[in-house]
Amino acid sequence: MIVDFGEHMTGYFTFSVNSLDKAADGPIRLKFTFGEVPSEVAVPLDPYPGTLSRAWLQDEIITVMEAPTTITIPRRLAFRYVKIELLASSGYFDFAINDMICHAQTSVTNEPEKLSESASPIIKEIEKVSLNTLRECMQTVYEDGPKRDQRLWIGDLYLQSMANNYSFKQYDLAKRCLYLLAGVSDENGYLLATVIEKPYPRPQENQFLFEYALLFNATLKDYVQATGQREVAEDLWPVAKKQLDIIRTYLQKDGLLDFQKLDGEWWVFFDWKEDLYKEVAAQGLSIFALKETYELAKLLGKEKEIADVPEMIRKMTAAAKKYMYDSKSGLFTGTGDKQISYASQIWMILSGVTTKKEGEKALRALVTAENVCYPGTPYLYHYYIQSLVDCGMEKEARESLINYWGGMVEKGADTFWEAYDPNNDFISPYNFYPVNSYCHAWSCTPVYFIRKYPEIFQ
Ligand code: RAM
Repeated sequence: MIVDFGEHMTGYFTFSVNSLDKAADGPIRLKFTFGEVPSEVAVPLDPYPGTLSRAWLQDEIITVMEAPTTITIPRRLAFRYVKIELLASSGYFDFAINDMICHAQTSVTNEPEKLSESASPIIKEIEKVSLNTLRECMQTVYEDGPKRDQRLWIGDLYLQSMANNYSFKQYDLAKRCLYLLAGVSDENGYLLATVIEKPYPRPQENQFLFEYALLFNATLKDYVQATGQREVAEDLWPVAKKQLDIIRTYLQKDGLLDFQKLDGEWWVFFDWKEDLYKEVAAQGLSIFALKETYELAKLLGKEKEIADVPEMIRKMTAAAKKYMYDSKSGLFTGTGDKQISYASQIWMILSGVTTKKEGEKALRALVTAENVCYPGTPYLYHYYIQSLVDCGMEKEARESLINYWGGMVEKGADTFWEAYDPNNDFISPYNFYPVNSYCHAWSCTPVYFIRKYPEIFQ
């Protein structure tokens, strides 16, 4: 049978078994399968074709040795649906399962203010699902997903704390995460992209993800702006300052990053999209990070410590314009590969390489251009919405947010998903969609847009 809890939750599952008539003369073996979405309890999980550990899938076999009894499954689960299969039992007695309970967990205690009455029903629904997603990812750290990987990643943290700053406004969790990341940075001074918290905090070794190391600085800057807690930023400033060496290492005389070298030595991510060519986005994100870090330095009165940064920004911006921009088409492409991608245009806009007008032209050109590499996850889609907002394309920003996240709502989402392509329901970065996370950090940002820009979204 399949039990529907009616909403998505994260926590510990407890159930009771009692004999309905005679003494329980033998054990009962039950198999529980927990699903965030119906497919996880509806499709066969084996043979498992996925690329991540099979054990992420939430199926557990429990042998009940006596009845009546109450049992709690030891692992923390994230689910709405519970499938129960009877694997073995005695023919001598009959039994019942009752009192199925989930002790749900989150570190959220605040409730955000209500949205304006004028907000449309779909916006209200999107914001509700977005808050559910954020709430369940807020545990002892900002997790990427309560089902998987249940841990802190810098890129997810950046977007989550942004969403939190406009909703729950519980700042201590971001502070804890920033210190954790800094505390386990590598001997070379660089940050690792993800921390495994238990049984004691340690990073995932060698997980050097280029953008994430740099986005730490933007997260720290946002934190100081939201809380005014300068002492946190002063503690962590040496870490932030050090990350800029990543850019310095690959910056060439002509103002371009040595992308080939960078790509060989770091994980350059931007999106789960195998064919994405990332040179332009890497150039843009670097400029963005330099600007954010300089802002942070200004808040702390430490500009002199990174006095070379304004000139780096100038040089890198000019180089992007000179070598990556096609003024005829209005689009940016790499110096090597000429692929036209959303990621490239987005990061040229967010870095301020384009003027507002040029940015708008690029975003409009994307719609009609051929062979465009489009986003595969809500992570890149977040930055797409931000670039539409930054270019003053309010109608498009609103429509895109409603189409994309509203599309998940229409497909029944209680929480937003790790990967979503409106044209491909089976998309998976791990070769098996049931192992995707369906309550995923980087998908929670509609609440940020809706509340930060009420004139556009409410
Ligand atoms: C996914 C994680 C996380 C993301 C990394 C890059 O596997 O779930 O969300 O930050 O990839």
